[in-house]
Amino acid sequence: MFSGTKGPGEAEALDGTNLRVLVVHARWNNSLITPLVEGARKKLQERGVKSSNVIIQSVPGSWELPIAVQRLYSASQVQASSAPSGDLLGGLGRSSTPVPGASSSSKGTFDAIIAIGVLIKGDTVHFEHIAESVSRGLMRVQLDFGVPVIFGLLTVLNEEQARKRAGLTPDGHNHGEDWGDAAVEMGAKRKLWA
Ligand code: DLZ
Repeated sequence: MFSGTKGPGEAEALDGTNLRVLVVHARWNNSLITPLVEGARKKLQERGVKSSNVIIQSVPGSWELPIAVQRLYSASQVQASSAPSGDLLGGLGRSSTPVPGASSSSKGTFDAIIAIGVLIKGDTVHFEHIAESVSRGLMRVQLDFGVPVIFGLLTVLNEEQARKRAGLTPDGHNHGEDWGDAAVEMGAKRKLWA
């Protein structure tokens, strides 16, 4: 974890033993996405979240993150309150990308969600539209459903900035690890604050 001014500081509640976490990631800029997802997954595991309780799903690009988070969380809620035999996620517990240690479980609702995407600024205002809409969309899901949605959206000016934040440069730091920590802290606190 960061120890300097910029990081989140020491977390208070980092026991993920009883947590179930959904990770939804975009596939656009996949070479940057993969280490970020892996960093988050590694931290979740270090904090005690069982690999069977980490559900990883992907969407084409960052634009699709809010709807995916909204639908997957809704489906998990319905399933959690339905008959034990019901599996409304239809096997979505399987990882859609080959992330080692990802889950094969698809039962129960989520205590926290991590939405991961990498938006790299191009020559047009496309970037601004997506960044603004996705940010608002994720915040809306978070507040409408009362579930922490960790903001794993890198909005960077160039690929080098993204590589640094994915921990791919010597002076870099994998922000996915911070998102894993944030998911555990907020998932645990959400239970306390229920
Ligand atoms: C179209 C597009 C562009 C230009 N750039 C990115 C990007 O840097 N990062 C990202 O996650 N997605 C990008 N996309 C794809 C959109 O998010 C979306 O998937 C498509 O417009 C289809 O709705």
